[in-house]
Amino acid sequence: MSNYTKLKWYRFDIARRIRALDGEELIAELEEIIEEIKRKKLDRLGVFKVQIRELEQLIENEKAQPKRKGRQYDPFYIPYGGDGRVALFGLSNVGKSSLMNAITNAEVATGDYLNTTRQALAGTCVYENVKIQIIDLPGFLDFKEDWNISKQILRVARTCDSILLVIDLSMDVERQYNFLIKQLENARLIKDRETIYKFAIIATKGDLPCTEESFKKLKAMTDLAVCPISMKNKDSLDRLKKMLFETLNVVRVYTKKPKNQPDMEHPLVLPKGSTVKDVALKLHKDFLKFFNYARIWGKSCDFPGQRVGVGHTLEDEDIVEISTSQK
Ligand SMILES: Nc1nc2c(ncn2[C@@H]2O[C@H](COP(=O)(O)OP(=O)(O)OP(=O)(O)O)[C@@H](O)[C@H]2O)c(=O)[nH]1
Ligand SMILES: [Mg+2]
Repeated sequence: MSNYTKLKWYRFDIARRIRALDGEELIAELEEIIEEIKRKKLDRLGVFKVQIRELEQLIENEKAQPKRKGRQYDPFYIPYGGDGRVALFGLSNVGKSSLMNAITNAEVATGDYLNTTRQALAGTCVYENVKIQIIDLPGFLDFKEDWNISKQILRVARTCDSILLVIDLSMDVERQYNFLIKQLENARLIKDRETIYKFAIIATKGDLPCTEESFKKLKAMTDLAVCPISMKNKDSLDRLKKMLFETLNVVRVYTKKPKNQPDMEHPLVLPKGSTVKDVALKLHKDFLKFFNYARIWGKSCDFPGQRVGVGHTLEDEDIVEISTSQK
């Protein structure tokens, strides 16, 4: 393998390691990568010397950042992390934070009173190697309009790939649903009820009495997917994770180097309908320039190892090997 190809794969790995980081975490990871290059004595090669300089520059840039950020703390600002981002959008006390604690690595406060959560909080839910960033938000209060907080909630929701309407089955489901849809319409996040697609409903507290009836009522009211859950039922939480993954509308693509095993733990997560070209672009810009063909294993091909061109559309869990004219 030429030094240049070695660097290409190394850069792919670096990008994967740092894409969800910022601030102190990013600086620490970049320093670790530089150390690693030196430990492996790769810095003897000219191309890696240039790479180290680039990483040092990234550290300098990041060190210059916090002062700017630090001046104005924004309790609703959360850097994008993971392969997709979803917001928990619901009235106060419906169980958003309990849900967050149950399916992510986060530990946030919950309580049987209104307004427990007062800022945006993030956690990561892992579903089959896909990291879904979940944003827990303060709840709306439907009897008292809290304009400032509503505005902030909607601002965060707009940055998400999908919005989950969290509806408490032990309360009036019709009132909750209409209220949430109205908020989304007012904020122009929904323009036409018929064409909504990035939304789904989580129906909570399914263990409480009479909630089955509410669930049927809610299902009859909407075309959106509704996932009933209860903190007391682990299976329902597993089904929810699957639904979160499905609302993201993405495919997982595993890459492999020629003559190597595929990396089955770190898929590239791309929008549904992505092609070999999108994979090449994500790996390295030169992959497209020197592209020969790709070989595919998985649902999108007729037989394992089929050769395809850049326009080939990939399916979930395909394995892709790109062959370039640069060795
Ligand atoms: N029985 C039952 N109670 C639940 C369930 N999920 C949450 N709760 C209770 O509902 C109450 C409110 O839960 P939270 O998770 O704090 O609700 P929230 O939506 O985050 O509330 P805000 O932060 O005020 O918007 C708590 O007392 C929880 O214990 C559930 O599945 N079943
Ligand atoms: Mg909460």
